[in-house]
Amino acid sequence: NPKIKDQIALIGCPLDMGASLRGGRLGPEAVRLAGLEDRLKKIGYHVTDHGDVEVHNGYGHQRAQDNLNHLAMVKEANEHLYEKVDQVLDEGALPLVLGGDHSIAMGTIKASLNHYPDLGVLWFDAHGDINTDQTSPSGNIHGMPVAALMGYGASQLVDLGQRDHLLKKENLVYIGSRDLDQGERKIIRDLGIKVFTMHEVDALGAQEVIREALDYLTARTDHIHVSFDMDVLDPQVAPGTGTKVPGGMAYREGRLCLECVAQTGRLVSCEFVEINPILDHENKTAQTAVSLAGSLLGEWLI
Ligand code: NNH
Ligand code: MN
Ligand code: MN
Ligand code: MN
Repeated sequence: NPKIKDQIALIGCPLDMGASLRGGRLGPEAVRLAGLEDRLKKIGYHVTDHGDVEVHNGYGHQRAQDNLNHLAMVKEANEHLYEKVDQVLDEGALPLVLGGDHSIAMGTIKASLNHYPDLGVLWFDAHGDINTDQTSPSGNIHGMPVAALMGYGASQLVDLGQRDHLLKKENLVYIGSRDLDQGERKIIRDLGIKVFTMHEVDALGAQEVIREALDYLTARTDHIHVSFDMDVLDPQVAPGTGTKVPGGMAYREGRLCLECVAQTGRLVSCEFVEINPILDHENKTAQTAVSLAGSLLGEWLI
């Protein structure tokens, strides 16, 4: 049976220019202050905090003509993140990346694909993040990382990091979707991507959904990446995030799903994103992220 690596590398990517709202840049520090490192050490991991990668954020928000808002800043941060994640994977550690807006999944996953070309991705999110510059209603790049990772959309995003390995459409599973744009629905349908919306979570239960999702992925790959957008949770549980959508997952549903991932022993990289302390109450959302990171790394499994 595969086993999770015993070295964890914490990496902050304090970028928020991929989103409309500022404040996600404070996410990595909020999660550190909520006690992530100690929590993981208690489970028994060797944890190294690599600090934040270099990021340049602006102030305010500008809608770009080409529908790629703040492209230069998003690209630069992701290139730095790609290099850092690639490096810690070379060193044999499991990267745990803290966001930051969800555009940073481009840097993390591109690097993980460089080491594991057959990488399977579990994308926990209220959203699909599979817009291209052609379909995006907002121009915000945090709504585009999945498309870019599969080779669709703007070449400036597709070309980021290594170019040899794209995310395979059959190696992605969505969980918790409940706010997909029209263009995204079409892409998801046309590509035949596996998706468990909130409808399935409610109708089948989290246990059945994660079992089916993991059966599907583990039949295809030994290497799993978890991309956890905090807005997959209900806004009552995770108020500190920029694009809240009602009717999200309960804390216990999130925990159960992530514990089931831990049980496979196949986790190789992960990220917790869209934590915006400016919108939060007493750092509750960062604390939830810490608890869920514990679950993903097998905290309560004996
Ligand atoms: N789908 C919308 C867009 O492309 C919203 C994306 N916002 C997110 N994604 N928070 O997770 O702009
Ligand atoms: Mn490498
Ligand atoms: Mn997202
Ligand atoms: Mn989202």
